[in-house]
Amino acid sequence: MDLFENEVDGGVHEQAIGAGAVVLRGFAAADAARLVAAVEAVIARAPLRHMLTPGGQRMSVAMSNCGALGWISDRRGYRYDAVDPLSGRHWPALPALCTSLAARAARQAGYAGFAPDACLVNRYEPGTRLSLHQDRNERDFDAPIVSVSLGIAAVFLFGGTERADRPLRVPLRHGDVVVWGGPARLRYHGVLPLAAAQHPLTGGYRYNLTLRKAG
Ligand code: MD3
Ligand code: FE
Repeated sequence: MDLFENEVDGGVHEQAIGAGAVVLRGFAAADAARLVAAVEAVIARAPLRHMLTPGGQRMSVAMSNCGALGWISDRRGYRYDAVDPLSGRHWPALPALCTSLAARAARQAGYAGFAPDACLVNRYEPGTRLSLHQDRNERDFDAPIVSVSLGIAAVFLFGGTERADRPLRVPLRHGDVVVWGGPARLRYHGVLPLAAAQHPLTGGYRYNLTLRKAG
């Protein structure tokens, strides 16, 4: 697969890792401390938890949400819901910083007018992995998904349209933002088990935010 690279501004490198997928290296670096603080405020109100897959397996990623809709998984399936099942209350509001960063990143990648209504917060600790999956619980696959990586680095697996397609390995580091749209939107993807490290803003953790138009 070709890897195109293109310097944009202020040290942000734009990298196309496949049709519809654009890595904006360091795009969130200047906002990272405020993003981590926003994540901490969200998880103080909607605590991170290990959801169950429909098959009853405990997910190794700890998850929470903010926004009008949040992604949940339990024995009944995968879906979006306006209410946090732990508290019975609405998810915390989407921080304005997250909404604006996602819209700016999407615009840079060619998706003007991206207005997310959901943000899944994933927290990884050493050993945490995310097996190959597709994101297909959103109503409209024409909208992209914007991901923001914070804290210690991970190896992202970018597969094809079939689960058996051999995935490309892409390192995702603190401050990297990726826009997944168009033909990339339904590709299989996952994260290799996280290696132990320390980051000044997040300690031993990696956070990943995925901003979505779910409803
Ligand atoms: C490619 N999260 O939350 S972000 C997820 O690092 C998820 O926590 C990973 O996969 C993480 O669903 C990967 C990158 C990502 C997110 C959504 C995608 C890549 C994607 C949707 C379609 C294709
Ligand atoms: Fe995903």
